[in-house]
Amino acid sequence: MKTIFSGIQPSGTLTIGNYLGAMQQFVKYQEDHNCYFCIVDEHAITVPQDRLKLRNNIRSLAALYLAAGIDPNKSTLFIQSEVPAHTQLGWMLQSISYIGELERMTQFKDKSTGKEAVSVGLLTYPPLMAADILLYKTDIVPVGEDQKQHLELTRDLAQRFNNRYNDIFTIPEIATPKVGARIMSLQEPTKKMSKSDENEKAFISMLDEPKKIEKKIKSAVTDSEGVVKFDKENKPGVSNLMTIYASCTGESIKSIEEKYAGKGYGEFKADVAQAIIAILKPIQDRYHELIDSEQLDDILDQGRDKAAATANKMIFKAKKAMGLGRIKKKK
Ligand code: ATP
Ligand code: LTN
Repeated sequence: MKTIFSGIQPSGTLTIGNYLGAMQQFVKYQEDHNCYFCIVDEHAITVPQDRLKLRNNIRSLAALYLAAGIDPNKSTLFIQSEVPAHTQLGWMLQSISYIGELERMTQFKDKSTGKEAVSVGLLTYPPLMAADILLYKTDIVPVGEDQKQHLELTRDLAQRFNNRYNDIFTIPEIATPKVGARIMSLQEPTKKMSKSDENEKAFISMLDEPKKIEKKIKSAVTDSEGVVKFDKENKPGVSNLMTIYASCTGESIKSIEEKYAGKGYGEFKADVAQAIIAILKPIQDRYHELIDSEQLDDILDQGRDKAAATANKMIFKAKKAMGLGRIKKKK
């Protein structure tokens, strides 16, 4: 059975972009793969976080994973900072990473440009991500399109380590969904929808109430043509709403075009909102049952122990390969 690893940062409430681009795929994979899903809180602190908000976001993300359908009997769900092996291997991989290749990462450039104080962690974010993946002999990493570059770097680091020291790491493949790999902002549809956007109208949070969802979709930026047609270049707003609709309902873009031929944006937008609500409502109900439960803690404890057992074996191999520590003299 192939192994899957993916992580999401607890940097705010997840958006429909995170759900369609990442979580929805995770749920499908667990049926026939050995899956690890991680709440990457150590990645989240590479930008400033409020202590209490971060705590809440970590728990909330765990509940959302489960509410969205991650089954603890099939998948291992855990918090990154509760398994020290991640930062241990992260450090080893930093030591074989080059400053130049890390500075070239788009996410680093996006998050650091124009900022007065940029943390070193923001630069060394990718070797920690590589560690997450490589600790578990991961074959496939399902992520949104924005993570492609980080995955390529992970492969490079794994190969570099294997060539330089010992062949211990599996080289992972990236898997992006066919539709929904890049959901765009509702207000600036040429920009990725992001949970840390300052403008709340730009994203749909997975915990938004139905009324709010209707409002946000109604005010989503489109164009003045009034034709529901997929054209990313010239009609990014409408195309984005079509992608969202297609990912929520499973309908093809072509059949959506046919369905709304001759109809205006009003009716289309109302249906998009309803399609989102139909997906999110059951997830929200389960979320509220889980968020304050002891069951959630039990699942995370189990996940931590299972992940640590696997990860520590890889740490042992990596240290040995690099020559860290010592070999005890026999008495
Ligand atoms: P932030 O806005 O805080 O930087 P983010 O919204 O990009 O975060 P992450 O935690 O970095 O979210 O991403 C979690 C997963 O969701 C990743 O697999 C990422 O590729 C995917 N993802 C994020 N945004 C989108 C989007 N707009 N469309 C599709 N997938 C997305
Ligand atoms: N960098 C990713 C989150 C992330 C991740 C991972 C994804 C951290 N470690 C390991 C897949 C596998 C992001 O910003 N979306």
